[in-house]
Amino acid sequence: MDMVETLKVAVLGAPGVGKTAIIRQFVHHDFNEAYNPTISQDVYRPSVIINGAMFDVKIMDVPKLSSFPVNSSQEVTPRGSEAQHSKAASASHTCLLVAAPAWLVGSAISFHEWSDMKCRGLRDTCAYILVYDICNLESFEYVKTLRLQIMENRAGLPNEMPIIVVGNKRDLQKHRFTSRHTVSLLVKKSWKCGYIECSAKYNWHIVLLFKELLLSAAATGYKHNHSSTRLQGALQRNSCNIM
Ligand SMILES: Nc1nc2c(ncn2[C@@H]2O[C@H](COP(=O)(O)OP(=O)(O)OP(=O)(O)O)[C@@H](O)[C@H]2O)c(=O)[nH]1
Ligand SMILES: [Mg+2]
Repeated sequence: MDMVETLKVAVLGAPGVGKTAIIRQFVHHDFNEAYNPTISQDVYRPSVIINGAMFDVKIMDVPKLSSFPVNSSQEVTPRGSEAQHSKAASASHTCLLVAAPAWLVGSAISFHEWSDMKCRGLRDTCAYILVYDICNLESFEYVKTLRLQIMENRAGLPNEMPIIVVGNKRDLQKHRFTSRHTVSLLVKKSWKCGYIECSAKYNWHIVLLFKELLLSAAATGYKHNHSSTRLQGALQRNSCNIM
């Protein structure tokens, strides 16, 4: 039986920037004007063919992360067994969120539960899409912090993980807070990340975004091979994106 590569992609960014809209436009070719905040993590499983190669893609629509440490000085140390869990998470360098957020300390939810809930699914991610709204400076600052956090957690690991920064809502560009050139220069030259602007509303550059990301992800070591049963099913259902 043929083997198919599974690529797991996490989509992160401030609330309301259009993460769900981007994913839904890519997977279901639809767009909703109404804003329905994502409450729990959703997983989309499109099958994709790029340049003749087949991929089983797992896209994680990550809900609002209440708070996360920008650097180790901001980490909160939970007590007892929770502290042990925190250490394990930090040591593994595989979890995006390694410390309990301030709101959690002393709350009824244990760090163990929180860590399991929020980090599950992000451990073996092979690429990140960091979305901001080109009209909202704060959402860009959020992406800046997220990227630093990912870099801290990936430090020391052998393979580079593709990160693409995405400026969404391009259709509203007369309200943008700075020029495309300025952001693009910073992201590409200093951060060494990919940069794409798109409009989930008008399906502009959405396929390009996933194509670039998946091709870079496929070129790294973060992929899992498995049998092509899912893909065959997708082809029969006509639910396969050919890019
Ligand atoms: N004009 C315009 N509006 C957009 C675009 N993409 C998303 N929106 C709108 O922005 C709002 C938020 O979109 P979502 O996709 O729900 O944002 P999100 O990042 O998933 O938000 P959370 O789930 O809360 O994190 C919705 O009202 C969308 O219709 C776009 O490209 N252009
Ligand atoms: Mg959402």
